[in-house]
Amino acid sequence: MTVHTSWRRRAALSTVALACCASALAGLPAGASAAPSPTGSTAAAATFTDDFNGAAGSAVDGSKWQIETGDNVNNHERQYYTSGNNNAALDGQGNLVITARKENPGNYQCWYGRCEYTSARLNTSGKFTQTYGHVEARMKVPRGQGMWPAFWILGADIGNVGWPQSGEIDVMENVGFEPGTVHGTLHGPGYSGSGGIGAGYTLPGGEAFSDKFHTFAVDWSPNKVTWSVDGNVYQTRTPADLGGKQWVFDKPFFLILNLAVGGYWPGDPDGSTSFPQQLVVDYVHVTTNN
Ligand SMILES: [Ca+2]
Repeated sequence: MTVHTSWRRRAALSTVALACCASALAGLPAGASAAPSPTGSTAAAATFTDDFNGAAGSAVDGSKWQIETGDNVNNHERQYYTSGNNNAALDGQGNLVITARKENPGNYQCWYGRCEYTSARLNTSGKFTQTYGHVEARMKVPRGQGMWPAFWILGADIGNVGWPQSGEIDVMENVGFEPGTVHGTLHGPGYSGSGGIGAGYTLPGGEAFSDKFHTFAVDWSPNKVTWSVDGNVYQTRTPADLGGKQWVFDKPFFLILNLAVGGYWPGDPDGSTSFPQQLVVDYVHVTTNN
């Protein structure tokens, strides 16, 4: 993913700096934090948990997520991101469902003219940030040409320093023409966009990620990020991979979930793409490192 042109404005508006982590920690069961593990190290503590339990049709928890609206010319995405529960709603069975539809009931205008699709993009800017830890989501992705689901984190100083100086860690991206592959990527100054540093993970046996739920995670520590799918580590990056460029991942980041439709990387939907399409998210969990 790359960011919206309007991020500077959005970040400026995000002045509701909640005491997120303190309240999240306060909700932990007794003994859940700092309990010694069998190895003698300190157990990880939950810092952000959304299991998406709630009534069918309800919007996401506004204390955890803010909903971004508008289009995204930077990637030439085709969708308009809507507010409320129009394209992001709980299903009543413990999942968040982000739905991409081929419609435009609000007569939304996009960079290319009248928008052809609606979808949703959520982030935790101003509500939850963290430096280092384990960041994980369990999701079932959509399938079809032009689909571009993503779970990623972005440097919280983006409003001040801009992108890509902010840094971006893509925990998981999938583009529709590669149904069996996901990508994990670092973006920063001198290595952004198509120059991002990353790798792909492909399911064995011709399986598609849309066939069932999978877990996507990064383990992030000083000078190291490791990506995994269903617990299978497929990539580790350190400053040694940057060829002398700046490592910008030692500061707070916030979370983003979105389902883009079309764009430079996935290409646009075609006659083979059915709508609606869904990104189904069972949970997003963030913990501290052990
Ligand atoms: Ca759930």
